Amino acid sequence: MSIETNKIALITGVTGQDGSYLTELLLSKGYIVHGLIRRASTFNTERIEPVYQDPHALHRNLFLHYGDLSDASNLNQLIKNIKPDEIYNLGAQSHVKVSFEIPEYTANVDALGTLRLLDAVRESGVNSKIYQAGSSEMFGDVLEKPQKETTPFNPVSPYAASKVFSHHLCKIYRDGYGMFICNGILFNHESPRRGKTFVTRKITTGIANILSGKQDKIYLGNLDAKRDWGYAKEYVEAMWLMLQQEKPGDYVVATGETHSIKEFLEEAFGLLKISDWQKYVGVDPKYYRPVEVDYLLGDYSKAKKELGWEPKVKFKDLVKIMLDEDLKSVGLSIDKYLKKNE
Ligand code: NAP
Ligand code: G4F
Repeated sequence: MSIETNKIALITGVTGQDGSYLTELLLSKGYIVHGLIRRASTFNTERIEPVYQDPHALHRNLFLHYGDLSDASNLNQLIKNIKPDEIYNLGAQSHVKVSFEIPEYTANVDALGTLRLLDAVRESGVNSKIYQAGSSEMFGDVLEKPQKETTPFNPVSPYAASKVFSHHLCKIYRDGYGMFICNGILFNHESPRRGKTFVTRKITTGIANILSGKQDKIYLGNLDAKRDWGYAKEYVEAMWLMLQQEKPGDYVVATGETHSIKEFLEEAFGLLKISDWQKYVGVDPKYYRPVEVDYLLGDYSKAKKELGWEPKVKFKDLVKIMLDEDLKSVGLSIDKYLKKNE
């Protein structure tokens, strides 16, 4: 563990996949971390359980605050009280398909939420550096292959349109008010902490359930779409690196490889030497989107050159990491399964 700083960070979306990895990274660097959590009737802090600290503990460096990106007065108060050196705006309704079902809510949180946060910082006079969690989904019906920072956006979902709004707003506040704001344009990144309704985790948990007799089939939508999938734990390092630069900028973070959902299925079942995987997969049109993003492939050369960031975990390793972890939860592993079925 390297202690490098005593900076104060605020993370919105601290309970999410990325928020949890980023919290661990910042704590390991000696940050004091404040996280925004939503009030829920069930516990939503499972992902940050490993670093959770009792509110009564004497020496704490992780503080959780109730709040919501739809609540401006709460954001104003938090910024004034915490005075963060760095803010990571990761909070979002992050499911693309769901954004077609709750478009107004998605825009309120993913677009106007960013506006509320930027204004809270601007009006407070606190000199926070800000990271905005932009998405490759903004490229939508792609106008260039591969996609880089200069590729025009062409969003095709309420989620993507909301993220495009936030991206532009961040540039406007950066140029107009001289604020230090970086837009990450992150391609899909996954991990064993990925929400179980995103396709990669749906597949790896589905396989674990099938092998343990809890599920017969995995029902999916479009198997032909292609995504550039990386490892979330590495992607949060790129977020941090952006805020350590002298000047703010926008960066694509990706692996430079693209694979279809079908290839993900082949790879995951293939690790278990199951070649007739089609028998375990059904297509249910209810998972189709009104408009689909067919192809994403990122060019991360700017991040490599300016941030010194490069992905180490690529597609095959990622599938293995996720599958092994989900098999663990049903008392299995890839090796155990293969030995049992030799
Ligand atoms: P995630 O696992 O879905 O986490 C989203 C987080 O936002 C959760 O902590 C969630 O809280 C919180 N949240 C939701 N609505 C909120 C609201 N109204 N106010 C405050 N917080 C709210 O997403 P992720 O994969 O970690 O992604 C992090 C960010 O990066 C998101 O903005 C996402 O859109 C963006 N992004 C993700 C990817 C990717 O491939 N993962 C790629 C590009 C961009 P609960 O835990 O209470 O639900
Ligand atoms: O796993 P997904 O839901 O991820 P999607 O839509 O690419 O969005 C994720 O990545 C974005 C970055 O590009 C983030 F900004 C966003 O927040 C989120 O993290 O779907 C991936 C692909 C799609 O083409 C979808 O149609 O998988 C296809 N798919 C096929 N069957 C499915 C399913 N997706 C889901 N969620 N569930 C299915 O059953």
